Amino acid sequence: MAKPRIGITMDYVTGKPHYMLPWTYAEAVEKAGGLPLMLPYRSDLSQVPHYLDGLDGVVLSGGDDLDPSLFGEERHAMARAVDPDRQKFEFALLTEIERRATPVLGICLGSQLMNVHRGGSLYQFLPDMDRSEPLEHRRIGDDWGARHGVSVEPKSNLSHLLGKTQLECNTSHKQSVHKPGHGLRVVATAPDGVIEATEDPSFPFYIGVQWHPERQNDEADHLKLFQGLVSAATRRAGT
Ligand SMILES: [Mn+2]
Repeated sequence: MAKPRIGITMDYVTGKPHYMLPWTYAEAVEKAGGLPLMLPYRSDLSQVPHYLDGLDGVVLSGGDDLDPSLFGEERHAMARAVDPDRQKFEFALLTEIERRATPVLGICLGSQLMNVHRGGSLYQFLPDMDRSEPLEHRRIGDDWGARHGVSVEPKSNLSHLLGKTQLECNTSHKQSVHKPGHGLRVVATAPDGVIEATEDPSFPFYIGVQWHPERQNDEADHLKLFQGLVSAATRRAGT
């Protein structure tokens, strides 16, 4: 049987004409039973429908920060602009994904992209967010091990997929959803109120998470996100 084909958007190496993607994204898709395929963003945007013709699902990967003028703000001094070509490609890709209801998992930047694409806004620098008992959500130095608890909404596609409402997640982000975009439901939060996941329940699979499940793909809870995407992609490929 053909494996569901899962496109993964790529990042870049700053200052070099190179694409870049941590191995764990493709590893997680493969472990979940999908065929991972990388999507080069320096493409003519007319290629976007052709890419999606050949895909059953998509992972929007992590990266630098979106242009805040998209939600009416000046760039924060601590924000780091994503390559405008990558931003342009991924918005075009997401528009076509939604038009076709292709299953999609957004990770970190990917989840922020989903939100801004729907007219929502972001906190550009979480340390500035007013919270009681704030957590540090950023990766500080070389410590990739930081984690916090996440509470998942009981009646959500995410909790249905995970089979639980409490989760331990890694955290290496300075931005997150502020105002949720049209049609998006907040389905997970950190103990300090930071939004950690959103979904659009009207789509077969449309989930954005602020943590990095690909880096924890050796843990059942986190691999489940990729398994859910691959299952939805398989159902789609079968129709
Ligand atoms: Mn976090």
